[in-house]
Amino acid sequence: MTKRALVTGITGQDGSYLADFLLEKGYEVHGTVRRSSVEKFERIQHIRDRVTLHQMDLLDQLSIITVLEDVEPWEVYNLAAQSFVPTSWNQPLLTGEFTALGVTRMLDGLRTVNPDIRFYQASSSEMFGKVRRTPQDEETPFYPRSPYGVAKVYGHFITVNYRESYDLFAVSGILFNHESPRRGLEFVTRKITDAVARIKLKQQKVLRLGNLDACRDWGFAGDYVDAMWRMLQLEEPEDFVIGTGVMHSVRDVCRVAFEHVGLDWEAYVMEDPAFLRPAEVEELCADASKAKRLLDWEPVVSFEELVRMMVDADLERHSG
Ligand code: NAP
Ligand code: G4F
Repeated sequence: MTKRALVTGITGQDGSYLADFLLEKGYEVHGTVRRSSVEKFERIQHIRDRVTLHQMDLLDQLSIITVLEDVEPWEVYNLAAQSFVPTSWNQPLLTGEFTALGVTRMLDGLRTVNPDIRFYQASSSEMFGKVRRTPQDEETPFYPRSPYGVAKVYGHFITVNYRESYDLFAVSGILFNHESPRRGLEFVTRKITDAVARIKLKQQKVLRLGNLDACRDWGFAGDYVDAMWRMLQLEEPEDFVIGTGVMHSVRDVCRVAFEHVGLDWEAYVMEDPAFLRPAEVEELCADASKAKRLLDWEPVVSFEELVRMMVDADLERHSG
């Protein structure tokens, strides 16, 4: 029998890779989109005729229930959120509504319509924030450093709570930063690779960045959606940390990206306080040994391969 999945946030980076992955697995794929005066479906343009889209907003309970009733999914992947950390200081309440309370709306909808639906919640390494220990695993305490991180902690624990209260198959994937050529242009990796391409093509002169010393555990989004799917295939629901276990600085991203086009990053990058955050997460690094053990999951694409893949994609885009 064909399995049916519903992906909230299908127009986002992860939603588009997950849709590709599930179609490849033979799923019937449904996705939710927000009403907008212009359609922003670039990331799913190549599969537009193979997925069914439904209008839904995380702020609107009726729209959630209606979609769940119409689609009758086996699996729900809740990827929709306000996902950009700096915006969460400018719009803390909206971030809380989308990224925190939106999860409760999804879980309540699912509980009402069909409690047998399997549910994946997109939790984040931002929850570790001011890290209590390194590397971080499923037992590491949370200390979020932004309204976004705080909202994700709520989303994480409400998922745990509904699992324990109502016996739902609801899991959280605590994913570390993952990037791709489909990453939003405001996130640091893509901001860098896009600028490198434009500088190489003489369309831009300098690149202004914030904290060059911040370290992240960066992986490839295409590898990480596989882990999401594996979590929903388990016998029992459990939460997992997903990452590479290797940490690099923003400076390293610059070096690898500029080197790939034969340029010296120090000649083009300028530090600009406008991009510093009110509270910074200095470093994040995953211990994903539980995922390797129970999901048989490991990342495939290395940091260097990822950065070069993104630079190549941006070069091609800007050359056209
Ligand atoms: P993204 O590219 O920003 O995509 C977010 C998606 O959510 C978009 O499709 C967006 O729709 C949708 N959305 C936003 N607000 C909504 C609302 N009120 N109602 C319905 N849909 C809404 O994010 P991503 O990188 O794919 O990340 C996917 C999820 O994983 C997010 O929850 C993010 O917080 C989490 N996460 C990401 C990472 C990472 O490194 N990428 C790591 C850990 C966790 P529009 O197209 O209409 O804006
Ligand atoms: O690329 P970023 O904006 O990602 P951030 O804040 O780590 O959040 C991403 O990963 C989370 C998982 O840990 C997700 F939950 C979240 O949704 C999102 O996908 O920034 C990475 C680092 C930060 O330390 C930031 O201060 O890069 C530093 N940075 C330095 N200059 C910059 C810049 N970040 C951005 N966006 N722009 C800069 O110019």
